[in-house]
Amino acid sequence: MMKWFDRRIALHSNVVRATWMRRDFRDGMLLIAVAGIAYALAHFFDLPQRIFALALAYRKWEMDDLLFVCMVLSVAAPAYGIRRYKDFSREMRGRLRAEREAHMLSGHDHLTGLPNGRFFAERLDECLGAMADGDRAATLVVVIDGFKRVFELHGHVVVDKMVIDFAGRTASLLREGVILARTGGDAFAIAMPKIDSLDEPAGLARRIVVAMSQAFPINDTTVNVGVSIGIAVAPDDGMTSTTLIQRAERALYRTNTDDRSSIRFFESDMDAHVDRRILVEGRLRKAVERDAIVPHYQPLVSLDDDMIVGFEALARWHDDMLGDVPPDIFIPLAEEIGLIGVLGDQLFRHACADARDWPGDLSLAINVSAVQLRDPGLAPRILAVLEEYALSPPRLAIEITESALVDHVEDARFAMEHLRGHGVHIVIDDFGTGYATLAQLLSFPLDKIKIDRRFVTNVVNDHDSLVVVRAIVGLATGFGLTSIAEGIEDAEQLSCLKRNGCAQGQGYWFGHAVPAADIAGLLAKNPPRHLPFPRTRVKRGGGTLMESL
Ligand code: G
Ligand code: G
Ligand code: MN
Repeated sequence: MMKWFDRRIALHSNVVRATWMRRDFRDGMLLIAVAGIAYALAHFFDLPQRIFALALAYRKWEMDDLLFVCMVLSVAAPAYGIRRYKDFSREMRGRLRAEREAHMLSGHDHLTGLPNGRFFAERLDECLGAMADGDRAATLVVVIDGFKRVFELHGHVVVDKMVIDFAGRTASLLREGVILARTGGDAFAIAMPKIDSLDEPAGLARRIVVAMSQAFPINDTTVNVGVSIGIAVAPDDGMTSTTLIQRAERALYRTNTDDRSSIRFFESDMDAHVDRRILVEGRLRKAVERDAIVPHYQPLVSLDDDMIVGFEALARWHDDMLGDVPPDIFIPLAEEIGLIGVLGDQLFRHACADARDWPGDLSLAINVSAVQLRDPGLAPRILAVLEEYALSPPRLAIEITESALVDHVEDARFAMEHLRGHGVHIVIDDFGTGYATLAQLLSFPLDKIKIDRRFVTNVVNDHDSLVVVRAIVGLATGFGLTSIAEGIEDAEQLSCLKRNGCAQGQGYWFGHAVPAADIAGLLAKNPPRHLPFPRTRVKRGGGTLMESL
């Protein structure tokens, strides 16, 4: 769009330049003609001599000399004036036309011909300004779900056609007076200047969802997309285009991302949510800057002899203002704001520095998320840090969740093969929830399978969970992998897992994650490494502040 616009401007300036060159040439010719005539007249009236005489005896100016000068001036001046005026007005007309054209171009989306975001905001503000007491107006922000996927699969030609079709389908659902604009690649906005009830925008949103649920036949393919819609209503949610659009976007941001298509009205606590997120984000940046997030360590225990065989590093962040922020809040946030690389490296360095002091056969397990796996530098960095801290690679285990593995097969395979090639162990975490196929599972270089907590929690009371646990243990044993059960909280669960042949365990029954400083005491208290078994249930705290982030 912008390129096209620039080209139009360039074209326009070329035209202007050409016109001016023509005009300069004409002016030059005119000047030569005038000079010729002046020369002829001067010769005819013997002007040089007269001027010479005048210069010699200016006091002797005669009336006819003055008259002659006046005559020349009276002809030349108006002629020159008219010419300048004509040039000037022609130039003005050209400029106005260019300005109108530029305004038109900047106010409309070139692909769909719809108004663009700026134009939309102006019209919306006009509508809001014209609202009477008791009137209500709605703003809908509509985003195409799966836009990026269509682009990746089919390229921009298909995307462009889909967008045009999408705009056409939406436009056909609008009553008169409703404004539709394209505000971004995959985003549209709708202003409903006068609504009688909230059913109107809700109804329109539903009709849009239904219309978009039909596939888009484009060229020789069909494309399926979903749509998410956020709605804000004036005057309740704001009286300026800026607030209304922002609040409709906040509602959109909170639509249910699990479902393909969804609709949500703005609610007042969404602002609080955004403020909270901004606060947490700021504090997280500071914490990473100060390297203040550290790993705690939860024991991994051999179920044969109840001995600690290693520790899983779990990130812990205590903030002076926010209190303890759980990793399921700050890890995804760090991923979203691009801090996970730095944070992951910091945590790993802390863990290596701590693990250096442990007895040589204890292992260290760290968690690596899907986003981290996407970084091709991850594996080499991990190996370099291990070397720096003189830890042998087989002491390290990398935990990757089953879902990360399934959703990012190639990234995961690249990193895992690299690490495993150097002796690092690979653990598939939260197993049983991520829908990995057996074929996928077998194609990965694995050492250990960690049974998801939900099966362990229910293993005693729920037959299905027991069947799943048995199946996973059988799978692990069959393929020569270690099985480990996470989330063991009581003796019954423990004995059930032992009975069913699970090799290792982890959970509050054995101990929750402790700071590095407590490990030496924990290991020393009960030699060789039997646990001091706290045997207390530790309830996980989650601040209400964080719950909805
Ligand atoms: O420690 P729990 O205690 O609250 O951890 C919650 C989730 O956060 C777990 O799924 C765990 O895998 C993840 N997690 C904890 N620490 C880290 C970490 O250092 N890196 C990554 N990527 N995930 C972590
Ligand atoms: O990476 P993973 O998803 O395995 O992270 C382990 C998570 O499980 C952490 O959040 C940790 O605090 C938590 N956890 C560890 N042991 C128990 C337990 O016995 N019960 C419960 N509910 N959670 C546990
Ligand atoms: Mn884990």
